[in-house]
Amino acid sequence: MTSTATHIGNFQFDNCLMNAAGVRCMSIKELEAIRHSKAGAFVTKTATLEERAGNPHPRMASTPLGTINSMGLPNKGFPYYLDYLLSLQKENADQSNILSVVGMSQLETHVILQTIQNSDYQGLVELNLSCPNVPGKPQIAYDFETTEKLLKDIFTYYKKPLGVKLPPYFDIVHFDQMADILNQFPLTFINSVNSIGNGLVIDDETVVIKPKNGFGGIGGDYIKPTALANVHAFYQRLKPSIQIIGTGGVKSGRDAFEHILCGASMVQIGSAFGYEDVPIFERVQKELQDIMTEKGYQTIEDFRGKLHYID
Ligand code: YRO
Repeated sequence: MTSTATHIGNFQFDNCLMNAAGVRCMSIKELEAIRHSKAGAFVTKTATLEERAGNPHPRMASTPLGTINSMGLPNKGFPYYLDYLLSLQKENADQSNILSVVGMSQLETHVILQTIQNSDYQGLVELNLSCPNVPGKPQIAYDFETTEKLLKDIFTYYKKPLGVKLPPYFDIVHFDQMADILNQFPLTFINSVNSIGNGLVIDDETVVIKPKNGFGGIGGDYIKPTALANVHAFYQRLKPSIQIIGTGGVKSGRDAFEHILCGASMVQIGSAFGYEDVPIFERVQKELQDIMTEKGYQTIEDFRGKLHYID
């Protein structure tokens, strides 16, 4: 009998498959649907301090190969998600989940994380480093000095298990530089990758989403090779105490298998979860188990990170 069970830090999960932040995870109703599915956990839509409506519609579109979005961080405000997770914690729900957060400024990020630190919340938190920084500068995760300073400041007061959600990187030196920064901190995990930023999809002669004159983050089939490269690059470089959640281009058991081969301890499904809804977790789990059975693997630790190279 094969198992897709895993752990992140001290948290155990029956299934290594879960949703990716942003897809069908904004309301308690959506989160409850994931919680009662075969997913091993849920992550919330990244929450800001205050509720946000997000960008004008249409702000997400699909193509045969994936998705483009410029949602603009619509969410119900961080207290909505914290209160919900605290209520689950109180009733001893048999599973841990992930609270995704980001501030609209570094100060707001500190206010959110200080509030979590001072609360009874004992679960995992993911900080979305694709966060807005000062205008004219790139997102935090593409600004290495700012990332280092932000994490330094956070870990002066934050003592609970924390991970960061990273955008994809495309240069070996950037893998080296970001890993050197991350290795300085007691992070529990990284989640690699967020959408590939600022793509453009055109239908006939017109863009397909309204915000940013059509520019948006790309997900789905387009991004699997980039996601796998990022997962494996960080697996090769991070200290073993920082685990990896693999996200990007997962719609089958084979895709999840490849993320785990690259080093992922947990695997998230974004675009394809959007298309298929909660039945996808059982389908992909079954497909992954069939591959494991055929190869004689009983747990994901039997092959995690064991990608083969050519001599
Ligand atoms: O537009 C979003 O809410 C969004 N879409 C993504 O594909 N990834 C994200 O991290 C977010 C939220 C963060 C931001 C892009 C709006 C700064």
